[in-house]
Amino acid sequence: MAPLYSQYNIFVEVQHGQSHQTVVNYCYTTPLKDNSRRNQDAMSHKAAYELLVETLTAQRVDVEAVKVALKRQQIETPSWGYANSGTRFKAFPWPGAATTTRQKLDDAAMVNRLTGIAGSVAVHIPWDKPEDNDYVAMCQYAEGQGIRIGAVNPNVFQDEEYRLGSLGNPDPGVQEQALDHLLECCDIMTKVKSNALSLWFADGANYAGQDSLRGRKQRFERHLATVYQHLPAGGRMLLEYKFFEPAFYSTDIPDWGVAYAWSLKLGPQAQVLVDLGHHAQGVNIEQIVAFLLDEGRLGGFHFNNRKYADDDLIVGTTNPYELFLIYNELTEGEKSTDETVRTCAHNVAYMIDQSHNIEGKMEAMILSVLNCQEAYAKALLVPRRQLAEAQAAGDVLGAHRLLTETYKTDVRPLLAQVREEMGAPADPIAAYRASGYEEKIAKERGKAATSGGYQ
Ligand SMILES: [Mn+2]
Repeated sequence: MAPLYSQYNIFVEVQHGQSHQTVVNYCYTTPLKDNSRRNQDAMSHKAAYELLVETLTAQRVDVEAVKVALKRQQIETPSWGYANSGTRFKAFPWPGAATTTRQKLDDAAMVNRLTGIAGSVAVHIPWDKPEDNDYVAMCQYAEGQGIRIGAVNPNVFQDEEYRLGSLGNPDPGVQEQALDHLLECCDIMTKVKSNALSLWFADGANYAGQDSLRGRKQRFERHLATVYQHLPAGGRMLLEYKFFEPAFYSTDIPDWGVAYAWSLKLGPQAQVLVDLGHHAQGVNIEQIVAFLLDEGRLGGFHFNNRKYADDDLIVGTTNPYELFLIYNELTEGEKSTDETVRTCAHNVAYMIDQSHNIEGKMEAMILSVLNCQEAYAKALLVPRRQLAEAQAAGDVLGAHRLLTETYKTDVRPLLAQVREEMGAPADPIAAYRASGYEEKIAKERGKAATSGGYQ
């Protein structure tokens, strides 16, 4: 049976700085009956889309404005999410998982082509340090693939010197070593055209009395101020908090309150980064988001999903309603009449921070991006004026119902339409599975050796 060509041109081999570029049009090799089903799917998506537009328009939703917002949405993917990762017990290697920075950039570019909204990739130094130290070339390579470098994430936790912490370490020499690395990352920001220094520290103590709690706080405040002074013009410092792990007795930046207090002390270019996995059970994350937005100090997100702790699972897989409620606050902020809130909401750096331990990396990343897109789409449909009226009238369940009914809207036909209009596949997961990319990287890259666990 003749192969049926897909409507998408998936560019898989592009060599930059050289004279040629290879473009491969992937084809679907599914039998005809599958294709007729595919056509039916396409038709039903169109029919469902038209019905949805009719319904939403009757509800006084400006569908075109929603589509414009969806086309502007951006989700940054992390370079480390394309590599093998594991648990404390074992890192299971995945065939084709990226091992070099170029491979990670290739994968990130593929996710962007399939989703249309993942145009940047966060890098981790030194994991992504180029062998020749040529960060400008690394940036150019990314740009050649149609993406840009996003947040620069320093690493002050993997060297042996950091056993007792980095900036909070009792040894001034180790503090200096960590500080030097952070300042180096400020310089790297300029080379890769990044505007965000994303900071997470593994610092803390495991035992009562191990170190001075106030002493550690003061060391952090002093050194962060130095880093802040070295931020490139227009650059932001994003301070990430985490309530425990790897330090279990005390963590130096344990919650948003500490990150917020330090942001205020440092200055307007310092903001708080919310990682969805870094809260205790039951914490109302959307309330933290609302507070930080209102103060103009919400800098960024690390999307993932937690069931118990910092699980780093695919965002939106366990509690999509929570993700919707978070996006509801963000979307409300985008539409706020308060300029501080509106500016803050529009500048939030949306990033994924996940590790995929038992699943393939690419499909996991695409799914993460799509789950964020779906949550945002639903949040854009919330009838804000009606909601405000119900809230003002004290109509508890009326207000609640407006939110939950919106959440139940099936936005998939709308998203399929938006993707098609952006030149992306209506169903990015199906397109990825049909693209041959997974087989291609598995063949070319093979399976890397991994370790992990207690050794
Ligand atoms: Mn994180």
